[in-house]
Amino acid sequence: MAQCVLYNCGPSGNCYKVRLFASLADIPLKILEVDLVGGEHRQSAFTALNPWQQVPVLQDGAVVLWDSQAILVYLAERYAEPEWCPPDPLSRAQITQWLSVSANEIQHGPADARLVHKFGYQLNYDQAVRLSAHVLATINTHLTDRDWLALRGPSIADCAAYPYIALAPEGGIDLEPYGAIRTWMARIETLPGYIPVGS
Ligand SMILES: N[C@@H](CCC(=O)N[C@@H](CS)C(=O)NCC(=O)O)C(=O)O
Repeated sequence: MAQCVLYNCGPSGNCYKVRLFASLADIPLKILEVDLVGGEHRQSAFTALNPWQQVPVLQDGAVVLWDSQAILVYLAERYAEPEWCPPDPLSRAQITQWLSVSANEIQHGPADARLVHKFGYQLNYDQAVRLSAHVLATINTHLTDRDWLALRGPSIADCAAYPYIALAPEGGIDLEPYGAIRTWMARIETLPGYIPVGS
């Protein structure tokens, strides 16, 4: 297998989604750091790969993909065991629901709160905190009678949602009230190949 290249930024939860899944599914990645603080993602060499000027980007030979959710789908289909993203219509739709929640509700809730609290972004913090409370309560209820977000076992849905939920405390959001979420997080953290966000 030719090694896929991940254009990465260490503190980015979206990049961590990809590193986490690749590690759990035993897919080797060559990591190239992109200097977001220095503006490397706005330079032409990078915007030729991703005109949205964002990491992560995955390069696999001639294939270039942006968006962490899309990258998870590609890596799962191309290189992982089918359990991570089964091809039957219902499993696929159930996973897609959570990829969508990860890119929308979780991104605009806990991820945006962290951007303000930890990195000083000019976003509406109160709104992100309010949305986070709704998002976390809804996910907590969902997880009270199941072990994994989408399927009976771990899938790319869990890899997409986990990073910015686990990082919520860096946005000033306490996970203490969400017992089912904390149990689910612990379940992910004991999977073979699990890596923490800083790695
Ligand atoms: N929908 C995209 C969002 C990617 C994204 O927001 N990337 C951030 C880092 S986490 C970024 O590159 N930001 C560039 C900037 O802040 O200028 C994904 O899921 O990959």
